[in-house]
Amino acid sequence: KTVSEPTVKLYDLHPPLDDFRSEAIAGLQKPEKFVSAKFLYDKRGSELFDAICNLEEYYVTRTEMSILQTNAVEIAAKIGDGVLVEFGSGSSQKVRIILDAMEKLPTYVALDISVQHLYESCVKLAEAYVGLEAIAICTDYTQPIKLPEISSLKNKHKVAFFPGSSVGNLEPEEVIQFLKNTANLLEPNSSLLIGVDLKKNKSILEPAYDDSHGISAAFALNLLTRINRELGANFNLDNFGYKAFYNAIGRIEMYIVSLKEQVVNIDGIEIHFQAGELLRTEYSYKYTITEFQELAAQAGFQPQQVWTDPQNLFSLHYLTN
Ligand code: AVJ
Repeated sequence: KTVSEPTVKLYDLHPPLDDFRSEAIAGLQKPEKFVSAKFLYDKRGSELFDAICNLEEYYVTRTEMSILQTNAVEIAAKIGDGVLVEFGSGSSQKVRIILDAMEKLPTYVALDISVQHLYESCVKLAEAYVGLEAIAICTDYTQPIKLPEISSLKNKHKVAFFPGSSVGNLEPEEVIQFLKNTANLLEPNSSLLIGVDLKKNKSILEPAYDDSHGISAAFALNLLTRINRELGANFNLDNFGYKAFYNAIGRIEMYIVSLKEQVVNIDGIEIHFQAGELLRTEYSYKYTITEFQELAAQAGFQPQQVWTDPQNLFSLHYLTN
């Protein structure tokens, strides 16, 4: 019996690791306490986020999947014989819906910061799609980066795939910069396939970010557990709660709440909390279709097509530059 190795080319660009300690401590010392959302995803955090994606109240994941499924043939045609570049490929699940609809498999490039998860997911994908040319690049795509010089990428139409409304974690000005970086990375002619959560009534939005099972709360509060474990702090989890609400300027805001006045020690540094004081963990921006198109235009992208679901919960944009 011969076992043929799946062909995944791995390029480890050795992205500099985040300095969790200095970033977290600096954020906790700000007058408005804040720790970046990127630190929510340790092993437990990633499990909790997967659980969020399966919640009844969290319409985002299943709605985007249904939009991909419903329009897969049309979406596949946009990619044609180009290169599909996924940003933050994670488990590479959503891309399967597109690959299933392709007449001929495209070259697939996966960008992710976690080298092991990246490689394992790409191997699984290459096993499932025999003949797929899969290129795994370990890098921090939030920074300006370059693609390796590979012949199968040269002079090809490249489509950046950015699902999940991850773009919602960025401030609008950061979105413009991110899209400019993306265009530079994929030049000369690049396209963007991007999932964007739509503005909607807060009676739908708020439960999606503060669910009845307390998973969203556990996801945010896991940050304190991580700080305790990795940075030797003494947060008492009984003394903190969770709060999420829709700010009418167009974003969900998520916070850890101090339930009483207290002092927490990290590494000899004392952090003071007032009763009711907030520690921000995330923003999740929501856009109308035109708002997002206008934002993308500031990065040089022209709208080509938008797909939504029948309830207008979520949008999938295809833009070119
Ligand atoms: C991963 C940023 C798309 O904003 O919906 C979900 C993160 N946080 N519930 C989102 C999140 C709490 C999620 N994104």
